[in-house]
Amino acid sequence: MFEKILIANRGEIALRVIRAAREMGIKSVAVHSTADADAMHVRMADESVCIGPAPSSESYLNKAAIISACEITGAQAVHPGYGFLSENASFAQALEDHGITFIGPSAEHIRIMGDKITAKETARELGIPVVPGSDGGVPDYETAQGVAEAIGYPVIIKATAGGGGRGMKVARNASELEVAFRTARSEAKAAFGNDEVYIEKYLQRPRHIEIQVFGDGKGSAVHLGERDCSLQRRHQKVFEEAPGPCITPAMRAEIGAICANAVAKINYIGAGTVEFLYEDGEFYFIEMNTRLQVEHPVTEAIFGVDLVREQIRVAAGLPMSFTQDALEINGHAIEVRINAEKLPNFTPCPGKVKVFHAPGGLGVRMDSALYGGYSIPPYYDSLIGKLIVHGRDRPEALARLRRALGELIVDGVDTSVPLFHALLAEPDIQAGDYSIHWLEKWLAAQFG
Ligand code: MV4
Repeated sequence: MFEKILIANRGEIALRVIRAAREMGIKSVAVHSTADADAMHVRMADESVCIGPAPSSESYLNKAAIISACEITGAQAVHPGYGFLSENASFAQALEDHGITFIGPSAEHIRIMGDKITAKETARELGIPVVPGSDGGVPDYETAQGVAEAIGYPVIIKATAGGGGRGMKVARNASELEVAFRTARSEAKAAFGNDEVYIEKYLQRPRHIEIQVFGDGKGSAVHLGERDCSLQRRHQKVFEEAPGPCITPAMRAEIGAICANAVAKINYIGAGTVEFLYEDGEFYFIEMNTRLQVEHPVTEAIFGVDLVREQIRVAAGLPMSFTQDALEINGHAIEVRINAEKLPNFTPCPGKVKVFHAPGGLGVRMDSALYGGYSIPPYYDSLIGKLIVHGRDRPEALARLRRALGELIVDGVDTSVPLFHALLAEPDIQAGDYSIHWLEKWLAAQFG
């Protein structure tokens, strides 16, 4: 096992990894920008290294500085958290070239899944159901017309290099196709420096269901069920739950086995998420994320596993500490993302936190790097904490969430807490009856 690992991240996820390492008897190295000298992850780690100035392009994304920090401190492995360099194939490769273990999948798997066309092709070859659409890239408008006629309208045009919802255009009928196609191409070129696009049947009212998978890198893999992450605003998730309110045990077992078998076949190592759109009882693959996700704690809660511990174990060449048979769902979990932002426009709201009080009690987990007196810097993501509740069933989890939100105190900055109180009062949320469009429609109705 590693003696020391470096965490190439900040905020709550850096704490999450430091905590797992400490429980395993592994020393932790924090890296930080000059703006984060007072950050909790720096205080909580065994050692820390300043890797650059405030902009993340010069610090948390600075591969050379992070590799130097490993060499200075003797860290044998790097956990990338989520965001930043977590899905950067050349970073994973550079670490390997320096004899440092990347706690995550191989550079090759990151690369395959980072290209949306290759990802979809790979998924299809591995037996995962995909959205009907073009076979690969669509080079010109004439080809696009043929594809759209064959699959039927509405269609969606997506950037190969895209992700997170950027560079997508919907054409509801043939007359909208030309503008949609050309706009998607030019936006993809501007945003990603790559104008390749592909076409899919547009699903009109799906849910976002993602399957957690985990591989040992040696041909074995398991699934840990699904998370329903349909409640999103501008492709940012705000509320996630497991199990999915609309997924039956039989459906879970079927799609879960398909995903676990697929990643086992490619010798996938570590945590991964296979993202689907789910509509009328069918799953349609859209993307695979080759990282630990923000919302992983809801899966941890219902399965009683520590996913970061497992990531570190398999990265060190040890087996996973459970088999599929041992994985059983216990109750229901919900996560809400607490952001420093102000309604109605979700304007980021950095600044000094005067008082911070985290909720507690049975079935409550608060992952946050806040403390009273801390100044939230303006340079990074506005996520300041994740509140995760676990109950015996969904109604208990909802009641617990309401109770825990009432205990949370963040004085000095605006937060998304009022949004969650309002959501919890909605019959659709109470019933679990929502699609990927529910939140945007509701916000439009509330705030215009
Ligand atoms: C789609 C879709 C409908 N049909 N693909 C958005 C982000 C990217 N991960 C995929 N996305 C979508 N792909 C087809 N064929 C609708 C979306 C989409 C969406 C997906 C998940 C969660 C929220 C969303 C909000 C708007 C659109």
